[in-house]
Amino acid sequence: MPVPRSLSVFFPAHNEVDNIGPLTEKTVRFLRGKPGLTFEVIIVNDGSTDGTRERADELARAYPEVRAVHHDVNKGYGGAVWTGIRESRHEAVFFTDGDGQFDVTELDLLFPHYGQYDAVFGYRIKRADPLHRLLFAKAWGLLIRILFGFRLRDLDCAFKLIRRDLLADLFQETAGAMVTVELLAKLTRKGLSYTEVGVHHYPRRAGVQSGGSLKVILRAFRELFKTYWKLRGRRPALGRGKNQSPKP
Ligand SMILES: Nc1nc2c(ncn2[C@@H]2O[C@H](COP(=O)(O)OP(=O)(O)O)[C@@H](O)[C@H]2O)c(=O)[nH]1
Ligand SMILES: [Mg+2]
Repeated sequence: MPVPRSLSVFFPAHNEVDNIGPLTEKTVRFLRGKPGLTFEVIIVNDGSTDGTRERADELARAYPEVRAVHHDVNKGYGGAVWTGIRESRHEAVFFTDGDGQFDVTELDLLFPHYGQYDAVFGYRIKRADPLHRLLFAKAWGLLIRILFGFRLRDLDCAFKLIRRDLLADLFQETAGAMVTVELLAKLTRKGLSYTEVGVHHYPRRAGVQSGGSLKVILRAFRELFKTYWKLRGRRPALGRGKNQSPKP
């Protein structure tokens, strides 16, 4: 018996023309093999300029379970994740990267935990990334732990399965790579229960990696500064003016 009963899968995709086809086809084949599971696969094309848009439309025509959603301009990873969340219709939501660096069939490792937990998060057993990325991820993870008090083994691992009803009433505050922190901050405030499962991570076969670019990193910091107090759910004591203090 598949757990959950219905599943929305989405892939943020920015210039992934050579990756999105094999990933989508593999996902459809894999999920069709789950008896009783209703599913949809949503390709979120984030303003690609390399033909991903056309490729996604072709896939949507070829497979009834597949939908393509397009941003006319590039909004960033977080913007694509929020679109995927808003477009999802089923009981649970799963997302992974459109570049195929993860093996979607490892959802089989996550499914057994779903139901016992509201969310199941993958962590990369061994990241196929350069050393500076690994070091930066460690430092970012530590900073987030200090600021927010939550700790995931692999915050930005793009292999996450979450009950959709917990996501449905959230609204978007960030559009860059801060999205994971935003989601985690909001979900843990709701008392989310989760577990973490090791998954494999493979080098990109095609396309260009931009997740570790200076632009992406600076944007994440900018969004962290802008949204920190809101995500923590309280205002800084120092910032409180006299007129906002409770009346005696
Ligand atoms: N970097 C980046 N990725 C995006 C954007 N929009 C969607 N994506 C997708 O997000 C995923 C992660 O991007 P990638 O550059 O591979 O980052 P990395 O795997 O963390 O190094 C890929 O599937 C991209 O196609 C964007 O504006 N920038
Ligand atoms: Mg990648």
